[in-house]
Amino acid sequence: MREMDAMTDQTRSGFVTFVGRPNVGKSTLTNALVGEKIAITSEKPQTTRRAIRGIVNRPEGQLVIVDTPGIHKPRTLLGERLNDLVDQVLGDVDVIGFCVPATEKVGPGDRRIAASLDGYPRAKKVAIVTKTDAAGRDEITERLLEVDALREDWAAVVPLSALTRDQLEVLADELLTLMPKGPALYAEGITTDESDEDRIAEMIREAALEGVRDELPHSIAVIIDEVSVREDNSNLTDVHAQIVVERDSQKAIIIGHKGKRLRDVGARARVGIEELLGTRVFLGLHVKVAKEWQRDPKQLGKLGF
Ligand SMILES: Nc1nc2c(ncn2[C@@H]2O[C@H](COP(=O)(O)OP(=O)(O)OP(=O)(O)O)[C@@H](O)[C@H]2O)c(=O)[nH]1
Ligand SMILES: [Mg+2]
Repeated sequence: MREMDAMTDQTRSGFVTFVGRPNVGKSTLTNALVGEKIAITSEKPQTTRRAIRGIVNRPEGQLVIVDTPGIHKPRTLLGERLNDLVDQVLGDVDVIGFCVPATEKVGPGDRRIAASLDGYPRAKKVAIVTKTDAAGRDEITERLLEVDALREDWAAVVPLSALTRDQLEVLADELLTLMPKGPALYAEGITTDESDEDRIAEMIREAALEGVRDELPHSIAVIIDEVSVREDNSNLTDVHAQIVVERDSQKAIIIGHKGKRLRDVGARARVGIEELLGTRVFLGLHVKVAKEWQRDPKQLGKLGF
């Protein structure tokens, strides 16, 4: 047997997706396993709006993680489309990692999602109890028992903390052993297939989410107009983007008194963008109102949903 075939024979590779209610820690877990921030996170529910792939390499093989939006009762067309997106991803993966936070009792939403996994018979199922650093030992035990009882076919039940990395490698090992045998699907060194533009848009949205409340987080979207390296050898990249909201009152909040809030958003986002691009960045942000875009099929299409 040639050397490559022998390698392929020994390694495993495949797709795993993390699912669960919004805010349970799926994106934080994805980033911790990949070892790089590829998905934005926030304390507000329904942060993730795309299926974001993150790649994890280990000597035993490769995991392609698909981080998905939290599954919730949709109140807008956007919400419906995000749930549909999760459904599509679930139909394609080798392993489903169902996430429940140690800090909250298992509720009807968790039960509904766990039961719906019947619809994906091809995938192996793993239960993950997240945020163990924020829970007491009794709470963690209680959660493990509750989660264990949700299905009979868990291949494993793993408690972990993405924050402290406690038990992270246990999960990675477990997921790898559940993958089919095969060669790596992505070349080494690649951590995601998200484009720089997509990642920049998300970094700006993450910065804009900080400190806003109520309905506003859901109303924010970001469009990138331009990313271009200046040709004068100044090692500067110009980035122009629009922050889209749904109402004039929201626009005023995002901009803030004398533009202070918008400047802060820009300053926060720029740090991550400069790290990603490896250049200094001039970031021009404009705020635009697209009335009720979450409910408007045409606007949703323009925003890529
Ligand atoms: N203490 C603690 N907090 C965590 C941990 N993982 C995530 N969090 C926090 O939980 C919140 C939600 O995290 P996300 O990773 O954005 O959750 P998500 O499941 O991707 O949320 P959606 O994209 O909205 O579905 C953030 O404030 C995180 O900092 C953890 O291991 N420990
Ligand atoms: Mg997320």
